[in-house]
Amino acid sequence: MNTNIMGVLNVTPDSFSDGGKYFNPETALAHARELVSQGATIIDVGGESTRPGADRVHPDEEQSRVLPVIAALTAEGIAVSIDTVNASTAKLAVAAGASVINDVSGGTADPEMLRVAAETGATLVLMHWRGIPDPQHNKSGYHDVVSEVRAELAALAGSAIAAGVQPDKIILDPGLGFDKTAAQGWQLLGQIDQIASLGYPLLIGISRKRMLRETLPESASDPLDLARLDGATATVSAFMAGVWGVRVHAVRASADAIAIAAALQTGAAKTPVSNSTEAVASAATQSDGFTQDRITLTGLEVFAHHGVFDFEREQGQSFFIDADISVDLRAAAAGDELAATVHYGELADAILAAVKRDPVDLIETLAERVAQVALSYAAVREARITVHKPDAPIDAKFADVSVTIVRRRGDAR
Ligand code: PMM
Repeated sequence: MNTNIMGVLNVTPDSFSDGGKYFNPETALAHARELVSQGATIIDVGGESTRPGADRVHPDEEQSRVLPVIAALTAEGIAVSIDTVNASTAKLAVAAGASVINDVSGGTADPEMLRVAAETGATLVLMHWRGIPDPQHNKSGYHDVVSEVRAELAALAGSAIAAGVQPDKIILDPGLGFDKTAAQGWQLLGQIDQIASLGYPLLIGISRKRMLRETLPESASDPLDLARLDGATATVSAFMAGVWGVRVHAVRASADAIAIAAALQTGAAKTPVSNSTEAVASAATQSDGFTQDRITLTGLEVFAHHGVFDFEREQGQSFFIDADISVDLRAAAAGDELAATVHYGELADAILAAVKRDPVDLIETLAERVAQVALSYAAVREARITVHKPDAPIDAKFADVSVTIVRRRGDAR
């Protein structure tokens, strides 16, 4: 499980929880090194607070805060992300060594941002928000926060791709606390599979946010101090383990939480399924109404750059995907109701995005990735995925080579 731990480094006088603490470049560098020693894989450097009501900072001032820190960190081999909504800052930050642009406006605040992301080739985090955080204007009116945020994130990704950003460079972030109430934030996390089903890797930023403060009990003798908030953040990190990344202030707690979640998942994967009670239970489930219904999508062609050989990575080739998913279709058939089934067009889009993402050596890895995309739809109980590679570099005449995997909901990842 390779979940990035993005350590927050706000080089600002006024950020949400750590404003002013790392404003001095030397203190900022020392703190970043400490975060790396605790397990941070990326340092997210920000020079402008996104706290509601915070003063906007001129890009020149923002750049004078972040660029020396970014240059020093990348010189030490530390991976850096730039947390900015300004294209000029993003461009200079990447020139100074940053490899990720983290834009909380999802590329909407600065009309040049997507072009800069495309030209620099940096990884681009597109976070969902509905404008500059403003305590005077409540923009958290949603009919269905999960489907609306999902649709708006899909549109942000679409705009980025239209501007020339490679799909495999895009990371999506639901933007917890940005124009969302605590309840809406929990809905988004509880149904994060819906967002994941868009097929892009996810970043989650809940660290020390108000939704934690509003959820945990507090009393005069037991205040909600940073230790408690960081513990709660780590709990969320454990539940989210497996996403692309978590953005946190206290790295050690989340690194430990993710390590424990990974150990549990590995343990689950090695448990023999010969336990007789389980066998009886699954037989009972099957005779108890498990339908044989399936949706099958075959021959989905995707041009991508997977393979062991350099020329495969450079030239690319066509892959063909068959997805055969088990879904109980009785409600959809009875009510003629699209919402009660899996939209095969959306599934195809999600598979396309997943296959086009970063290249891997093996079609086994690719099949696993596609299976996880299919299982991210709550209604899918089992996914049988075949990846065909008819132009594989085999030195003989052959018709096709393929890999098939079958994954059930609840299988360890
Ligand atoms: N939250 C903050 C700042 N930047 N970036 C991403 N991608 N996701 C977030 O949730 C996010 C962010 C606000 O928190 P801070 O002021 O404590 O840094």
